[in-house]
Amino acid sequence: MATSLNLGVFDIYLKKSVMATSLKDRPSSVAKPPPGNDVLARLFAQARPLVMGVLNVTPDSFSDGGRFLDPQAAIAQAHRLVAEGVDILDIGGESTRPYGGAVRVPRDEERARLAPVLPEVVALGVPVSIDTLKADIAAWALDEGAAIVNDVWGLQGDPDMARVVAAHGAPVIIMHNRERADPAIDIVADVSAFFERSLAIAARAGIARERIVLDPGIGFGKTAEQSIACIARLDAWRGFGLPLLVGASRKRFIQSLVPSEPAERLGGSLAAHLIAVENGAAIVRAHDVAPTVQALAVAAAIRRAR
Ligand code: HH2
Repeated sequence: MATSLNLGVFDIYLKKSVMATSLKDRPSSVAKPPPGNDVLARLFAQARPLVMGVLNVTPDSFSDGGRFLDPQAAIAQAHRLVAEGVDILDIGGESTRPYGGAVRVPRDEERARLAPVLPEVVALGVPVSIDTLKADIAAWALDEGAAIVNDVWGLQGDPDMARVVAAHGAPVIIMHNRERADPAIDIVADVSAFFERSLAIAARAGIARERIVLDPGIGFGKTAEQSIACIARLDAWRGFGLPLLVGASRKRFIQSLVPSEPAERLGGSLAAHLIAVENGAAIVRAHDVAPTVQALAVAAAIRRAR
């Protein structure tokens, strides 16, 4: 059942990538799609869950702040993640701090953190997503070779973000967010309503649906119970017909179950990501790439042997 759910998502993309290939064979008078257009199609053509690796070029990220602020350390980490089998490298120069307390970083500083690192990371040949709240940082990163925009305010933060994404023909990750958690709300309904608003913004800006990934935003404006519910009820968003991403890595809901520091949450992160994939996630976002790749491969082999 879960396998067929997952294949449903991949099927859509496999068909679209076949269509994209046959379009390429048509006469050159046919307008060429903008660069980056088929990144998702190519990724999903692998017909297996994908691992997005986290690269935080920040002093204050909740789990690894300061470790990769030095450009050489960040570039070395990118090399490591590629060697470990990452599918997408998610680079950010400003902590989004799911649990509050993020220091807003001026645009120039965010760009200064990323500038020495981004071209080196792009050169590794793995698709790069830019994790930013700012439309002009997204535009700059796309011009530098990033392939995907990861917006933790789902096109509802910076009013220029949808235009930038559309103008570059880039895929976008629309993540659910809230200013603060409210334990009284139905989180699944709240996420659905947020996705509806984001998709309306995307449609108005001219972003094609096949360039959109949805993410319930584990830990962002949610209680621990609500984060757990989002993973448990992931199939509630299958009706959108879009790939789903889950980023449970090292998040605080794990600590609510088993007291632990962020770096001690690998077991919980793996459990959450394996169940997310069972429930339909096409991409998981992880700090610990090698163990995640291994866990997914073993789970897939066991599923195939059923
Ligand atoms: N989580 C974080 C940041 N960006 N993007 C998406 N799409 N989904 C997520 O769950 C997500 C995200 C938080 O993790 P991290 O980047 O390690 O922390 P910080 O924001 O403090 O840098």
